[in-house]
Order: sequence, then C-alpha cells, then structure tokens
Amino acid sequence: MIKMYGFWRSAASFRVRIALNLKGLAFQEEMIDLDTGEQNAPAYRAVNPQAAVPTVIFDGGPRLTQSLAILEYLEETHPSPALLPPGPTARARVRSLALLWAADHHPLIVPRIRSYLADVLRQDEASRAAWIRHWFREGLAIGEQRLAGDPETGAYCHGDAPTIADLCLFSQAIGARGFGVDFSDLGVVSRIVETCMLRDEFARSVPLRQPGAPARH
Ligand SMILES: N[C@@H](CCC(=O)N[C@@H](CS)C(=O)NCC(=O)O)C(=O)O
Repeated sequence: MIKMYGFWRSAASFRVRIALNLKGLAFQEEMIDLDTGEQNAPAYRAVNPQAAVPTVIFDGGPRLTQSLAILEYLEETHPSPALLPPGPTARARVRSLALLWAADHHPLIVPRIRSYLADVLRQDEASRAAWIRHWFREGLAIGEQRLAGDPETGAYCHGDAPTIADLCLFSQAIGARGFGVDFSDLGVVSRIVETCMLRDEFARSVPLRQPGAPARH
C-alpha cells in the first residue's frame, strides 16, 4: 500500500491525490496538521526535513517528496492512464503550465510564507488575505492568457484528456475559491475546472472531502 503524508487543505497533496486516483492506485493518507505546525515537529522532520507535505512512501520502493517529482515518478512507473501527452513539445507545454501554478504561484501562499508575513513582517490578517488572493488570482489570470486561443487547449489544459497541468490548475483553482478568489470571468480556466470536477477522481480529491476538513472554510 502506498502511504502519503498530506493535509486536507494542501494543494500539493491534492494534486498527488488526484494522480493516485486517476491511476487507480490504492493509498493511505496520514494527515499532518499544518494548522498546528505538526510539519515542524521532529517526528515529521525525520520523514521530510523540508517540513512540507506531501511525502509519499511506496511499498518496497522509494520515499519521495515534491509533488511534481512524485507525479513524474507515478507517470514513469504507472504509465496508464497517461498524464503527459506524447511528444516532447506537447510534454514541455504541459510541464510549463504545471510549473506556472505549482512552482511560481502556489509556494507564495503556503503556511511558512504566511507565518513570515505575520510574525516577522507584522502584516495584519487583512494584508495577508490580500497577499494570498493576489497571487492566486495572478496565477489563474496568466493561465487564462496561456490557455485561451491556444489550439492545443481542449476540454482540458492540453487536448481532451487530463494531464499534470490540470492537476495543478484544479488544485490551485479550488484553493483560490477556498480563499474567496472569484475567477468566474476567466472563461477557459473556469470551464476546465468544471470539466475536472465532473470526474470522480478529481471530485473526491478536493480538500473539503478529506478527513479533518471543516464542514466549510
Ligand atoms: N513544492 C512543494 C511544495 C510543498 C509545500 O510547500 N507544501 C505545503 C502544503 S501545500 C506545506 O507543507 N507547507 C508547510 C509550511 O509551509 O510550513 C511540492 O510541490 O510538493
């Protein structure tokens, strides 16, 4: 059985959860409570010295961190259904979109950044909320510019099957909604998010359906 250390609200855990579901791989998720700082406790730092989720331990296999590395590992070890398209140009486009959200925007809103804003820079809650909403919104707006009018965009970010770009877009967009970001004006992004939501593998991966999530947040 695959074991994942995650957290209900974690976007990085969310994208790996979707991939495991799409590939039909059974896994058990242990929640590391990021709200109480459990990621910083010695017990979890022994698992991942970066004090971040996800960490995935494969039965008889490696212990991996960094969601995109985990997604690539899953793709190489369980290639069906494919979450990367064939051909180097298409794969580069998908990875580029995935990195836009997962590498350039998501890291700006994680707990360690929010704590620094609060504890070191003394930003009040309203300023921190504005920061979070700004980076969510910018990532989605840039995504819209890249996706709209590009003939490679289909029902999903690339063609008519989900790729790792959709996992990253969906997790970022659902997280944005959770923080009150309205992106209904971003037509292609909104359409792809709704297309993903129609699939059970995406829908049952959403934060509010995970153990420990509040009834609403
Ligand atoms: N680039 C990493 C990001 C990992 C990460 O920062 N995860 C967040 C939750 S989404 C976390 O555990 N943050 C802990 C903290 O900021 O203290 C990945 O994609 O796995």
